[in-house]
Amino acid sequence: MLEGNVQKSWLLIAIYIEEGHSSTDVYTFLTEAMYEIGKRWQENKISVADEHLATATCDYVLTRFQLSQHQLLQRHRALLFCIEGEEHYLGIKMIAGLMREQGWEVKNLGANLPLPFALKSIERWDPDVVCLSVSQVHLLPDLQKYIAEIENMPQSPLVLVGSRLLNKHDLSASGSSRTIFINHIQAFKDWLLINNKESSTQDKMLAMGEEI
Ligand code: B12
Repeated sequence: MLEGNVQKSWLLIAIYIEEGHSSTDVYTFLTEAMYEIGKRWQENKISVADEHLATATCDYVLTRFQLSQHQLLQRHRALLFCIEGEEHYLGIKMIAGLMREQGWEVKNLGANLPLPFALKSIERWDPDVVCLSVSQVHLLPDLQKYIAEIENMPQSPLVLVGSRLLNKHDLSASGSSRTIFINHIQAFKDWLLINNKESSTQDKMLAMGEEI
C-alpha cells in the first residue's frame, strides 16, 4: 500500500480470500496495516504523502473487495458517518461493507458530517441504526452531542458508536441504553450475526448489543 501499487495490494488480498479468510479477517488485516502505517508516520519513518498514498490504495482495495461480494435481501436500514472534523473514514467504510454483506440497506455519508445534516438525513431516511465513527480524542465531547441529539429524535434509532479510542476511553456514560459502543470489528460482526438471525425489532437488537 505504501508503494501505491493497487494491483499488487489487491492480489495479496485476493490470495488471502482464496485461502479461505473471511471478510472480517480481510478488514482486520487492512486495519492492522493502516495502524502500522500510523506507527511509522509517528516515528517519522514515512511522510504524510506516503500515508495519503497508502490510504488511497487501501480505499481502492476496499472498494474492489466490496464490489466482489454478493448482496443478500435487504431487511434493515443503517445510516453511517464520521462526526464533524473527522476525516478518518476507512473504518466506517469497512463497517458499511460488513452490513451490506449481511443484508442491510446502507447509506454511508462518509467523513466529516455536521450534526444538522446528520439529523436531517435521519429524519428523511428513518434508519433502524445510526453508526458513528470518531478517531480523534479532541472530538469526543462533540460525539456526546451527536448521541444526545440522535437519541432525542422521535425516530429514536439505535445508535452504534465505533472507534479505536474505545480501547482506552470508557464512553459508556455518553449515551443511554439506546447507544451501543463497539471497539472491534469482530465484536461488530458478532452483533450483526445475532441480530440478523434472531431479530427484526429494534428492542431485540438492543438486547443483543448489551450481551456483547
Ligand atoms: C490514514 C490516517 C490519516 C489519513 C486519513 C485518511 C482517511 N481519509 O481516512 C490522513 C492523512 C488524512 C490523516 C489525517 C489526520 N490524522 Co490520521 N491517521 C491515519 C492512520 C495512519 C490510519 C487510520 C485508519 O485508516 N485506520 C484503519 C481503520 C480501518 O481503522 P479505524 O478507523 O480504527 O476503524 C476500525 C475500528 O476502530 C472500528 N470502527 C471504526 N469506526 C467504527 C464505527 C462503528 C459503528 C463500529 C461498530 C466500528 C468502528 O472498526 C474499524 C475496522 O477495524 C491513523 C493511525 C491509527 N493508529 O489509527 C492516524 C491517526 C488516527 N491520525 C491522527 C491524527 C492526529 C491526524 C491529524 C490531526 C494529523 C494532522 N496533524 O493533520 C489529521 C486529522 C484529520 C481529520 N480532520 O480527521 C492520530 C489521532 C490521535 C488521536 N488519538 O486523537 C492517529 C491515531 C495517528 C497517531 N498515532 O497520532 N490521518
